[in-house]
Amino acid sequence: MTPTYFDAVDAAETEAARAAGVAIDNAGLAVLQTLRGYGVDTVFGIPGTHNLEFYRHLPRLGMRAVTTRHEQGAGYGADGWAQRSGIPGVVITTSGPGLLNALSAAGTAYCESRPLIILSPGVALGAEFADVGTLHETKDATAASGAIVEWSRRVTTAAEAVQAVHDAFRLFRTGRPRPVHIEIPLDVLESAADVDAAAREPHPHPGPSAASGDLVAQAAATLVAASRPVIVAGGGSTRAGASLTALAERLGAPVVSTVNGKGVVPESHPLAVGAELRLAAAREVVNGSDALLIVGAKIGEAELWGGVVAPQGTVVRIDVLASQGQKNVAADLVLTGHAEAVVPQLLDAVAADAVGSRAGVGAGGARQAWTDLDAVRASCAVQAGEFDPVTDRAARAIAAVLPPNAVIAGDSSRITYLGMASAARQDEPHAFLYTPAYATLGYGLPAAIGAAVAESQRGDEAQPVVCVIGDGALMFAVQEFATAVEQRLDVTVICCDNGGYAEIEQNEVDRGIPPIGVQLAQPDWPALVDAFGGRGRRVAAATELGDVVQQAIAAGGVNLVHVPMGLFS
Ligand SMILES: Cc1ncc(C[n+]2csc(CCOP(=O)(O)OP(=O)(O)O)c2C)c(N)n1
Ligand SMILES: [Mg+2]
Repeated sequence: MTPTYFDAVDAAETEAARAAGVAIDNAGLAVLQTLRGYGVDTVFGIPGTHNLEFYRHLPRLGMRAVTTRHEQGAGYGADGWAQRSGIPGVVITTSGPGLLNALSAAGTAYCESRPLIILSPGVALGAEFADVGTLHETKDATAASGAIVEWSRRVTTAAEAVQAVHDAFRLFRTGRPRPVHIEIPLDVLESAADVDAAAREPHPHPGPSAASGDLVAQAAATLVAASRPVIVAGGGSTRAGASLTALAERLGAPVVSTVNGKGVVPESHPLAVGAELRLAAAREVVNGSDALLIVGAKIGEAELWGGVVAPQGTVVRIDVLASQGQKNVAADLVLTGHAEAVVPQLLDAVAADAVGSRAGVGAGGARQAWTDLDAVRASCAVQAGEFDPVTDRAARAIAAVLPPNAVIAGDSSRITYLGMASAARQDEPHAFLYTPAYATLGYGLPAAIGAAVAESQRGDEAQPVVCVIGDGALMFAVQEFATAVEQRLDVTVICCDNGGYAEIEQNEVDRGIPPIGVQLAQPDWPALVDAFGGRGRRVAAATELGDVVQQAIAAGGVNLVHVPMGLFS
């Protein structure tokens, strides 16, 4: 007979569980079995007194527990893991403070449209608002998280908890991916689960939804008739890369991506401008279009750095939510559906020979762009350097020595958003791990850790993971070096040290405020990482950077390369 989960529960565990007053086939097991069915084999979190009836089951279900050293890191680890594995991330926190610590990561997932499930225990049924001094007692934890996530559900039975997991995956597959929180009251978590095996099976995958054929035909006609078509590819387009590239080629349309869409059309492609919407040279291409196709992008203020996207011609948008169709940029036509379904529809409708003779046919049958994109890319490179030449030089030096398939995590540091976003040209989506709108300091290192966990699970296909980060940001999550060492990961952190919060110091100067609270004491960075059991290296001259970074990556394990930014001034 095939052994069951319960064959692995021995008498001692059964006795201990009975003494503790908990059932083993409890709500924790039902929820984790359901998650396992959806492919989740790794969870991020911190065990605590109240959430152990999740942790009990992880080994027997073959699920890896990554203990971060703060729950915010668990949220960002889950984000990095999800982006590299393609499976939604799961965080387990304890009640009260553990949950609250994870909420900045939840806010990020909401703002950046990323799937995330937070599981937490909560006070027992009937003890809501008791205010009696129980461990981790919080006034209203569900309301706190509900203010941040897509939905926060305090369930009352194991069956409701399992249903919440199914509903979360339905949201991730059919709607805009965003975080959810499932709170299971302690007594429910520990009691026998009222859920049969069939209910714990994953629900069938609803395929991506297509747009109305009439609207697709209208959009195709507009794009075919245009003489200056342009595509903006956002984070919602990352599953449509191949068809979006083919569509760009058929139209001879330059592609500008958002930072979350970076690499969806390979950045080595002749039609790819890059993730450069913050730069005027890229926006001129977009605003000069006579037909603009925006795929899965909100084009918010954080993407534009004060610039404006106001195209003169027709605007067609593709978005999974109709309510996003007019966001920030007005559209003439909104095609509602998943990009991975709608872009192929559009590609079919734009027949290969339908586009007029405005552009020649280049290598592989691809049409050339209607404007000189080499000149546009060159202008972008100049403009990227104008903001902060030192950061730009350092970023270009780093990008030049990274392996071409490196996964690059970053943070709310100049070296990321002014530097690597432009300097690194990437040929796949979800390889630039960042939070362009929420911009939480403390994202980069745990996101790199989550990505490295996912890469370690891909065997021969594993790609190198580097985190290129500022000194200020790294200090927000420095304890996660312990996690990286403990998980035996390969991850190289390049710490770009400009002596503090350079961006904020500049903001102060711009307002006539003297530098206050921004010039910061630095630790001995290499020694700090050595103390965690990693290996720290110092770059002493700009000319050494390449060798030191490459040695670190080749050595494997957990590495830090300390780059004093003065070397590039
Ligand atoms: C959680 C959080 N707190 C505060 C800020 C405000 N903030 C934005 S950038 C920045 C400085 C970051 O320093 P560093 O990573 O060294 O980058 P630098 O500006 O020096 O390039 C600060 C404090 C933030 N983005 N997130
Ligand atoms: Mg700094």
